[in-house]
Amino acid sequence: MTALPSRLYAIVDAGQTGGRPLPEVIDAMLAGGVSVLQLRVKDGPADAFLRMALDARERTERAGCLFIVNDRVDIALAARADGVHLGQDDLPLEAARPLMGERLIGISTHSVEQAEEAERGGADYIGFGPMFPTRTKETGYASRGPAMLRSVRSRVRLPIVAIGGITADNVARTWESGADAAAMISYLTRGEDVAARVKEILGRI
Ligand code: TZP
Ligand code: MG
Repeated sequence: MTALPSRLYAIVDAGQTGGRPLPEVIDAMLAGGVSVLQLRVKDGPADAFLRMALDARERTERAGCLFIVNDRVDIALAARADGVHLGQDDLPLEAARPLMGERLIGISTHSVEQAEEAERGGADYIGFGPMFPTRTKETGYASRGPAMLRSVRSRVRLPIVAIGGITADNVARTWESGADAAAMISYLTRGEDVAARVKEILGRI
């Protein structure tokens, strides 16, 4: 795995901070030791997303943490992010690549076929999921589970980031089933102490 420096791919969701200010959650994740952080903003205008992204860029840069923006190539570029993460309905990979240049592009996939297509198209890594039941996103897909992750692992060489319902209890199963990294949203912010949750996961690597 070259594109991603850690087996934990932390996602901070602006709509799921547990009532804390977003910058506080980001700082706590960084204090816990994350080295890849994605900013996910599903609601609100582009200018607010950009402000959050610029602030997150500053914090991640200071910490030497890779910074990825979810969904939006324009905001990733405007915020000088290291990369963008695109879903199947976002800007297509072939349109995003000329804009992003050497910066990272991750593609969400839900099947072996989508994973192979992302690899052929020149993605830097793929997300794969939902691994387990999740309440964070109405994905429209049944849980993929470790067996399907293994099939994807056997068919693509790209780094795989497993996502969906991952907690301290099942994270090792994702790594053992071929994921290079595990993405987590709700597990990291559900408790009182975000930095402690990050350290807990990093301690299991
Ligand atoms: N894509 C597939 S599942 C999911 C996304 C964005 C949500 C993951 O969130 P959580 O809280 O880690 O289950
Ligand atoms: Mg998306």
